[in-house]
This record gives sequence, C-alpha cells and structure tokens, in this order.
Amino acid sequence: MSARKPIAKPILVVHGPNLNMLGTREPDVYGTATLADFDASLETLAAELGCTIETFQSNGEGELVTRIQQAAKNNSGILINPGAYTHTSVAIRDAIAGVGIPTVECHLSNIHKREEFRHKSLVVGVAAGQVMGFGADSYTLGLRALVGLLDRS
Ligand code: CA2
Repeated sequence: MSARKPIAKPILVVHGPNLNMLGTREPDVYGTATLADFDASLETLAAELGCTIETFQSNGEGELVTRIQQAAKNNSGILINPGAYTHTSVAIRDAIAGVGIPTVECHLSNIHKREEFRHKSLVVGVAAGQVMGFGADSYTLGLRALVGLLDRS
C-alpha cells in the first residue's frame, strides 16, 4: 500500500452564531457538550487522520466571511456549521464559492425535521456535501468525509 500524501494546510473548522452557547442551554436539541469539547474531539480525530485543524467561532456574519476568505491562502478545506446563517446568508455562500477549496457543511440537528424556515440551506449548493442530525458525530463524520475528499484530490 502506498503512503498517503499529507494534507498540506490545516482544515478550518467554522462554527456560526450561538454555537458558543453549546452545553449551556437547550440540551434537548443540542446536547450537553460544550464547543470546547467539540473542538477537542476534532483535534483528536484530526491527529488520528494525519491532519491538523484550526477552529473559529463567530456570531457575526462579516467576521465569518472574512475568516472564510482567509482560508483560500491558509487552509486546505473547510468544515462549517453556519448555524442560523445557513438559511439566510448569501454572503457566506459567496465566500465559500469564492475560496474554491473543498467544504463540508454540518449540523447538529436534522434541519428537515425542524421548522420549515430551517429546511433550506443556502450553503449546501457550494459545499461538497452535508452531514446533519447526528449531534457531535455530524462534525466528526464531516471531518472524515472532508479528509477523504482531500486525500483523493
Ligand atoms: O443543527 C444545527 O447545527 C444548526 O446549525 C444550529 C443552529 C440553527 O439555527 C440551525 O438551524 C441548525 C442554532 C445553533 C444554536 O446553538 C445553541 C446551542 C446551545 C444553546 C443555544 C443555542
């Protein structure tokens, strides 16, 4: 078996608005793990998969757009939970389309089982794929999928 080519740059993990509140409210919907717990699990998984990650959370659409733009130079891929901006942000969609690096969208909840306004994602059309409904596993599955894509690219 031939050795895997290393993934050149860190994978950027982006958490959108209100995800800094994980573990503090609505545990029935979003669970009890904190954002720091999520990031720690992803760091561990990244080491197992032979890549590195950088994590970023913001409640501001502009800050998210700016960080995504910087990924064009600094990151090999993006794993993003855009939070509520999933359903509203043309700006985040355009930023992802603009950087042109493989992107996977993930969600803790199954957005199709929730209110109708959450059913539409503006991001999925510029993502390689989407993982949802598995809580923290949506992130780890998404990271595995993204690493698989980058390995094959
Ligand atoms: O299911 C997801 O991951 C969502 O992206 C979460 C967003 C929601 O607006 C999307 O429709 C689906 C909300 C994140 C809010 O997170 C909180 C966590 C704990 C306490 C309060 C909010």
